[in-house]
Amino acid sequence: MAGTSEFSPQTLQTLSGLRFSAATAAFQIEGARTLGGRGRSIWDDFVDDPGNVLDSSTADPGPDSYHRSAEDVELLAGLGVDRYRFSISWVRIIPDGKQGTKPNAVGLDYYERLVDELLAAGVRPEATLYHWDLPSSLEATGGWLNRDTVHRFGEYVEAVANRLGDRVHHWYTINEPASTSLQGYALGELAPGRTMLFDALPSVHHQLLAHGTAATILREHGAQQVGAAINHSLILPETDAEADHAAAAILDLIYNRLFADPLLLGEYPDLDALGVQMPIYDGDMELISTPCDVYGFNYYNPTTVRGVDDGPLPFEMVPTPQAATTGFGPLWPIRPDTLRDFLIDMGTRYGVRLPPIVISENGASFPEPEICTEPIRDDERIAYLHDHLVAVAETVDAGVRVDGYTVWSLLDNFEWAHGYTQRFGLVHVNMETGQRTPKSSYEWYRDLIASVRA
Ligand code: IFM
Repeated sequence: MAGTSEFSPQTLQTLSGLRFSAATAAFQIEGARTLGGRGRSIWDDFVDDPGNVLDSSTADPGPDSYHRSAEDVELLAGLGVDRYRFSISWVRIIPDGKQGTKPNAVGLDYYERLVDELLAAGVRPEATLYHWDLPSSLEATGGWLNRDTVHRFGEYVEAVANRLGDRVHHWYTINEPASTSLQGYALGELAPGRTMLFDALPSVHHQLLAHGTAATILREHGAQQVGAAINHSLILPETDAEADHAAAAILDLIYNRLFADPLLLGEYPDLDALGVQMPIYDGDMELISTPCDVYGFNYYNPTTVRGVDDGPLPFEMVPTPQAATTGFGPLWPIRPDTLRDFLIDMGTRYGVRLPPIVISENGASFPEPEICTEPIRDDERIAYLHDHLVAVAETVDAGVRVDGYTVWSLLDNFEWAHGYTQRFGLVHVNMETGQRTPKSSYEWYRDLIASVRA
């Protein structure tokens, strides 16, 4: 039934074993960058530097969830999701990011209110502790290239767990460390905008240590479910040429295995070919591979590569042949079969070391108007979500355990360097007024959840 919004009875039966969620992230939805004692993060610096964001938007006010969280909770309750995955802004809690700073009560109060509203509405909070908004003061001392940042992260996590640990039982530690390291530190496409190529890779080690540190703290506070949210992409060679296969193997190494291997096996893949040495100390790999309850898996698209022998990197990304594309164009192809293939391969590769998978993000942007006068019919998004959910069901039927599925995103929001030009929401947001208007995909997701719960 791929390409329609209907599911077969078998697929619905399989999906009934999943928990459903929708996700957002603090910097992308909150706005209010200068309110409530909030400090500055690398994303404030990035958006305030002209030319970094495609439409020059600054994420403020954006969806303005800082003032409109009650509306968001109402939308979540209307969807019938089991959970809401949101992130906590480090700089609302420790505004200057520094050691010994007293946690900011106004910031903690904001998230406590959100959590209480969610619980009152019957939606379980799933909080992400790091979704890219590193305090600027820490970037000034090396950011994720500096091991000290791990300790500062631990202090922030402790402050959050002290306040929310009695009510939030489901946590993601870090989100998409590959994006931070590769796009943020290696290529400069995202904050902090550094262009260090392979020299950026120690930032991977420190983020993974931050994950292990947070997991340990959260467990001490009685957390029931802890995991990291790792982004993956199935890497495809453009042709059968040896150079394309070699390029695909390198990108698979640095985009996928560089994260999954240490988390699940307690060791890095062989990085000698890249000339990279990770700054590993005694006990690091045990901390990184501390057993987790879930493996958060963010998936959007496969990546097709061509071998390059005279560029700064040994590969370049090219369009995936014969694939439809999302609003991002040729480098965001739609190939749900690659989600299934990747997950089945993970099951084989990591075996009993792989905890239950939760799809912690999946979704797509398509061109949509900034202002809508009536609900948007986003049939392409519905088809995308449908086909990826079928792929998830096929994965489960093939014997790989997947416990949950999360749509990115509840709301249209600030899509990082693309500003407001890419809309991912089940709910349209007018960025001038903050008005929320559910799209057809909102109703479709609501009906799916209702039918698998019936
Ligand atoms: O918007 C982002 C999100 O912050 C992290 N994962 C991918 C999404 C779409 O690009």
